[in-house]
Amino acid sequence: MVTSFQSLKDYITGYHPLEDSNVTDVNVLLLGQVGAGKSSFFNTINSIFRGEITSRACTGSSEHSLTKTFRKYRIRNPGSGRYLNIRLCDTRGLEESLGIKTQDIAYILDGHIPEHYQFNTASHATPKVQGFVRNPKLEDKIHCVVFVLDASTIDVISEAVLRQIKEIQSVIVERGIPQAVYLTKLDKICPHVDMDVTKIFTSTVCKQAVDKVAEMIGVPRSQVFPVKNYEKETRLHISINILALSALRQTLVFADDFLEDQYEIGDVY
Ligand SMILES: Nc1nc2c(ncn2[C@@H]2O[C@H](COP(=O)(O)OP(=O)(O)O)[C@@H](O)[C@H]2O)c(=O)[nH]1
Ligand SMILES: [Mg+2]
Repeated sequence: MVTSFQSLKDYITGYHPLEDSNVTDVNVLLLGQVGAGKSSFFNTINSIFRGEITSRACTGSSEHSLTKTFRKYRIRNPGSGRYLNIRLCDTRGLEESLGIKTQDIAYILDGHIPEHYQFNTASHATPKVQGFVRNPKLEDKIHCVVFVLDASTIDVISEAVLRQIKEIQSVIVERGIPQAVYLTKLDKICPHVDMDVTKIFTSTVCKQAVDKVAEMIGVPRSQVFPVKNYEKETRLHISINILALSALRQTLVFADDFLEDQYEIGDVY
């Protein structure tokens, strides 16, 4: 297990977006409901590279989204003193009301939205908003979208949120952007996983949750990644690290596929 952790960590540390794409950092957009675990996923990855539990992005429970602005988080690798070539993009959550608008997401995907932009719940962004990137380059765009879903609430996900996810998916598919799902809080639905995270792969309850989400969201099961974020832990656990890094590694592979397609289309120049 140590080797597998180290090799995953090495892969991610050494990762560079597809050569020739002129993109230095890959942009991964995390989308999901408030409380799904988006900020916690960033904190989990950040903790792994820091070598201790950290909480740079605000997490917690709040009725409306804690994250109100568009953020592109970077992860520092203290081992090399450099940043990873990955930006985890966080934004206002998907909510029944007062959530992010699909038009705003389309603008984010296309690279028009500047970092720290504050979403307006009453109206979507327009080219007139301050900092709007008029001619985004490939490096400004989103290269992979990850839906972060809370396994303990998938049975009660509202029709309105599900409808918006479908709406967003059609915008994603139009652009040929790959998508993945991170399924969080499996420890809350399976006591075996709560005791030992490695049980995630053998737990029937978890398997059912993965199947259900894949069907609900309409993605192959191979694109659904079980994740356990750091929340109550006080120290790092190798099995938690492996889950998070495996999900991230596969996301990078998807993003590279997208960059390769763009390159072939000749969008780069
Ligand atoms: N048990 C458990 N709790 C989690 C997990 N991921 C996130 N949480 C908790 O869920 C709450 C909301 O997480 P947060 O990252 O703020 O959600 P966000 O709104 O999507 O950014 C926090 O209290 C986290 O500690 C997980 O995998 N397991
Ligand atoms: Mg958040």
